[in-house]
Amino acid sequence: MALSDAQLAHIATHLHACQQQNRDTHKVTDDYPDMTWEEAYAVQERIRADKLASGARVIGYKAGLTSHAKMKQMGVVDPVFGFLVDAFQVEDATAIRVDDLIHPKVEPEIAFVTRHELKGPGCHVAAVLAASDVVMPGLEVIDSRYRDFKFDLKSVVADNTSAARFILGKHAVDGRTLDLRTAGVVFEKNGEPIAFSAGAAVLGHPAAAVAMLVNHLGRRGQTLPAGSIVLSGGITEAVAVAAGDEIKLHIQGMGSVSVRFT
Ligand code: OOG
Ligand code: MG
Repeated sequence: MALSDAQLAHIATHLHACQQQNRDTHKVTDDYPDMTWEEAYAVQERIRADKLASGARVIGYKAGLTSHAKMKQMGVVDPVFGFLVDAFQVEDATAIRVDDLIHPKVEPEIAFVTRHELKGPGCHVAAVLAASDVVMPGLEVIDSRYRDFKFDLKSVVADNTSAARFILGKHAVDGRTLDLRTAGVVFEKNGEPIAFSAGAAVLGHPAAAVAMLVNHLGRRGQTLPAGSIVLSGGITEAVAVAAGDEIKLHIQGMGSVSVRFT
């Protein structure tokens, strides 16, 4: 049974309200078990339209569940895509109030900023690198609106892939001057390293996640505009945070980025 426009609008309004009011909910597919991928992305697009209508600007996109560590942590097998608005961005080395969120987790990512528009289908790693002005270390703060972070892929797509906040490092480098596959990643919580990895943990090359995003947009008749920020996906498992915690990410050749929670 296909969902009506009224049902899609109802789901979008509910999930958006949960985000704005920091409250959790049960997953969408509990109510609509036959929801399709198209319907899940249609809900996400309605949330985006609501945000734009209230003055937000889309400044980029995110790929999620692009590493084995994240897929295993969340029990899923396919990448997902979401959008980023200006209100999600937080300055490097500043603080986020946990009371503004439901149950935040933080994950280390490689972020891209594009110089040229990118179009799919047929986008690939080299096209992404050719269009990428710079790369930098990024922290994504995810905050699934679903109780206990328990969801399936369609539910998480409808919920804009748990997007909540992100922080970019201030040291930007030309992505073509580094081997993003072998760039070493050190992820720290409260001064202790908690995970080590390398860029290749994301689909073999983090630019592959950007290419997948561009091909996903292409299937929907959209392009990735010049100047977009793209988060290529958590490299390691996401870590839960509470007030008092500090998270820091170092990526070889790309400097570091940090955030505190109060
Ligand atoms: C879904 C979002 C995943 C990533 O980088 O893998 C994501 C979630 O785990 O809540 O942003
Ligand atoms: Mg992420």
